[in-house]
Amino acid sequence: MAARKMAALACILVILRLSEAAVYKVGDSAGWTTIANVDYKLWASTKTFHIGDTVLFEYNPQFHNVMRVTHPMYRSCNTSKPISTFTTGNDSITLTNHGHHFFFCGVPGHCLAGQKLDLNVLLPASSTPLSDPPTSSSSPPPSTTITAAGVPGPSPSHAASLPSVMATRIIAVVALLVILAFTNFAS
Ligand SMILES: *[C@@H]1O[C@H](CO)[C@@H](O)[C@H](O)[C@H]1NC(C)=O
Ligand SMILES: *[C@@H]1O[C@H](CO)[C@@H](O)[C@H](O)[C@H]1NC(C)=O
Ligand SMILES: [Cu+2]
Repeated sequence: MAARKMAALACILVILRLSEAAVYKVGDSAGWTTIANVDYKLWASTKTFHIGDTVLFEYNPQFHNVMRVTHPMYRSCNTSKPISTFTTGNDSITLTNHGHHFFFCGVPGHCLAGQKLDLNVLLPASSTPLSDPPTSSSSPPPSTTITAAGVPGPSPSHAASLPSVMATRIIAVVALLVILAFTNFAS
C-alpha cells in the first residue's frame, strides 16, 4: 500500500518534471554541422526555450566543437576566450538562466559559415510580472540582456503555451490521483 502510494507520487513528480523540461536537438536531424546549410537562427526561432530545458549538440568531434561565448565574441566569431568548450560530439547543455546564450563552432571558418546559435531563454512565468513593471514602478525594467538586436521578444506562442502546459500538468495529476484511488480500493 505505502509502496504503491510512493510509486504513484513519484510518477506525479516525474510527469510534472517532464512537462516542464524539454530537450531540443540543435539543427534537428541535421545536427550541428556546416555541410547541411542549417539556418540555426531560424531553428532557434521556432522554439521556445525555458529554464531547465536542455539543448543537445550532436556532431562529429573530428570536425566540429561547441563553444559558449559572450555576445561580442559571438558577433565577431572570436574564438580566443570561450566561456566553455564542449568536444564530445554529443553535448547536452542544460539552460539554467534566462536571457541569451551564444554558441558557435570554434573550428576556423565554421562560425563565419553560419555554424552559430543564439538561444533566448525566457523568464519563468512566475517572475514575468517583475520584468514588466506595473505603472506604479518608476525604475526601468532590468532587461539589459534581453534587448539584443534582431531577436524577437517573448512571442504570443509563449503566452499561449503556458495555459496548455498547466492543463497538461493538471490532467496528469488528476489521472494519477484517480489511479491512486483505484489501487487503494483494490487492495
Ligand atoms: C578576440 O577577443 C580577445 C579577448 O576577448 C581580444 O583581445 C581580441 O582582440 C579579439 N580578436 C579579434 C580579432 O577581434
Ligand atoms: C547522446 O546523449 C544522449 C543523452 O544525453 C543519449 O540519449 C544519446 O543516446 C547519445 N547519442 C549518442 C549518439 O551517443
Ligand atoms: Cu564546425
